[in-house]
Amino acid sequence: MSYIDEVIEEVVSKNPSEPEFHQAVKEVLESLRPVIEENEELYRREALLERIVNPERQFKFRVPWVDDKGQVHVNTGYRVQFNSAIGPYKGGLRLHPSVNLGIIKFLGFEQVFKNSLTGLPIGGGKGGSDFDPKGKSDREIMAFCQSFMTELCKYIGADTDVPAGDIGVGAREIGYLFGQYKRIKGLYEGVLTGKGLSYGGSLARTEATGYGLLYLTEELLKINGIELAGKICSVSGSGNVAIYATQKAHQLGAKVVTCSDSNGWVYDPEGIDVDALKEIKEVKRARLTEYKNYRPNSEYHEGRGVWSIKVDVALPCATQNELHLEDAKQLVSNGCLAVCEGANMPTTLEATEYLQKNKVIFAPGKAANAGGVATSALEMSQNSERLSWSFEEVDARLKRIMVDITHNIDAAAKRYDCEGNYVMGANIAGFEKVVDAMMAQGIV
Ligand code: NDP
Ligand code: 2IT
Repeated sequence: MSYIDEVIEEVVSKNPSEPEFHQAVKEVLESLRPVIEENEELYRREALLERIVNPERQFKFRVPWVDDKGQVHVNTGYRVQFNSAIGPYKGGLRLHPSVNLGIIKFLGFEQVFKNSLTGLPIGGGKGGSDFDPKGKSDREIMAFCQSFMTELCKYIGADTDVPAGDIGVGAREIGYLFGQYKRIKGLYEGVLTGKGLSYGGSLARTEATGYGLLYLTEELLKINGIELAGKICSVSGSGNVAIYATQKAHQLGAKVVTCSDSNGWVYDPEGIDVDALKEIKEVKRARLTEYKNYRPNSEYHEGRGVWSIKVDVALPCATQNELHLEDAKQLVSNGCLAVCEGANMPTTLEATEYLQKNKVIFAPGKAANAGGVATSALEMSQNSERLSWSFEEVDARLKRIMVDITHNIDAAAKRYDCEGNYVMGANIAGFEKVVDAMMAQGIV
């Protein structure tokens, strides 16, 4: 059996009930075949792949908190410190009832390669909890965040592990988490990114993942001789990534006609109204059923269906495994040119294969959504030098990073004779730097 197959088998048998982690590992290792096969005996002797797929350490802890009625609740908190070969652990915190260890491990694993692709000195980690922020008061959110940080603060620090936002964690939660860290540790340091602008946050971090997705999409289309301006796009989700992806798409001359949440989706043929979306989601924290009040000509549909609309470019920006094989078939039959992932692993393995076979340009999340973490690393730089840069400066750096990633994944794919396969390009380019650092640092 090949070394890669052995390691995949071991990951599945040693980590039962973690299907998302298996999926992420399979996708990465399968695409590393040409690299590993060049030097299989060396990698096997060094147990390089076993070291890559096993987190350096993982924490699982109890998070008790009290609701507004005096009822005590207990959630489970996680932080997985996956790989620190190229820098301090870096990656978001997710608050969603679906969170479990396997989900945090898949996200942490992806983060290792994504962070490497940014070209910045950040290792990979991820954390979160099965706490559901929906319908909670600000006081309840604060109570949860304070309890979560009371434990998490033992494991993180500006030079060791720097969490940030992900699903269910935005500026409000980061504020409460930062306040509690500072109170317990007595340190005013850049231990979290995505902070508010009045206490060490970076301009353009809020926009960065969505904007970065569009910078990469525009460049990747350009490499393939296609112009983004004038194209019709579908976006799924209506959170941080979806909102700012839509905004930047419009600024670049494309038109986004859909958005969604976990209950349903909106089709607005005249183009999604970003101000309305921001008010519904960022201010009112309401559901998308409200969108029709702002745009009477739009349609609201319950359930799934966002990929049924005929578009040139599809941008999944909600969550993992939200774009299935059936959706991929529909996109292809509607003439879709490109799918670029704003979310982490939103496309199933079968859907990805189908899209690639049908010559749809496919940009994997670890490249396409790397603008968020890249800008987090820029926030760390600003915190270290105790300065803040202008919006224009951060945005220009973000754009440069995304353009560089685009060319690096394209070049890596070409080097291994798989031109146009950006999944392979991203995994290979991300892997090379991490492995080089791991080999140099010995068996640790
Ligand atoms: P938000 O919490 O701001 O928004 C998440 C959106 O996705 C909401 O519209 C939510 O709908 C929808 N969603 C979440 N879970 C599900 C589900 N199980 N089924 C259907 N819809 C769902 O999160 P972000 O925008 O920050 O994150 C979106 C994706 O982007 C995630 O995959 C995240 O890991 C990834 N990402 C985020 C980065 C960041 O900087 N924030 C950086 C890189 C990647 P509802 O409100 O109904 O739950
Ligand atoms: O998936 C991701 O890259 C994020 N949620 C952002 C991580 C970060 O540290 O900014």
